[in-house]
Amino acid sequence: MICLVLTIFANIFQTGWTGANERTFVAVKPDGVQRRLVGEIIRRFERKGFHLVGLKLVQASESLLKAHYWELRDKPFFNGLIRYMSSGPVVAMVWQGLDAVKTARRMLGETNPADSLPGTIRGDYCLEVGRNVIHGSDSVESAQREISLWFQSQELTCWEDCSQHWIYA
Ligand code: IDP
Ligand code: MG
Repeated sequence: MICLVLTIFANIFQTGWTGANERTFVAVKPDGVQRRLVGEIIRRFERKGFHLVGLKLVQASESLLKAHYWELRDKPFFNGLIRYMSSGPVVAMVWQGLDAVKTARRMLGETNPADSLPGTIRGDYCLEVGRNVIHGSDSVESAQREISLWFQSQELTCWEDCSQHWIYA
């Protein structure tokens, strides 16, 4: 019930997801799915202590992808990026936890895998910027926009996480 009220509040005012309730949108891109990296990527987010609230395999439409990457529409690689992202299914996820947006980005590594440190997902599993296996929201505002673009509110699940007391002091 508390969860439901918080969800409605957060969706209306776009402010409720702060602190340990911060949410981020993460997607395993088509190359990550083809290369069987889904389990490994989920494992990293689970083991970090994040709480899974949404997960689905999606063949994204061109219109969804164009909306998702709207800010990059003038970049020379935009059409190639849309082709890449629609070349197969992606695994769309919403993860929740303290500083979820910033910490997920650090777990991903830099946009260009060549600049990504070993130990990050892009640092460990890919070589080229055009095949960098994973997406993660770059700000709390982007996360809210992307979550509402990719998920209907009823696809996000509130559930009691028994490990919370061992993750948060
Ligand atoms: P991000 O994914 O690290 O947030 P953005 O700059 O938002 O990076 O770019 C979105 C995606 O566009 C990247 O993840 C990558 O797949 C692709 N991309 C970015 N820069 C280039 C480029 O110079 N060439 C080809 N693809 C690029
Ligand atoms: Mg980005």
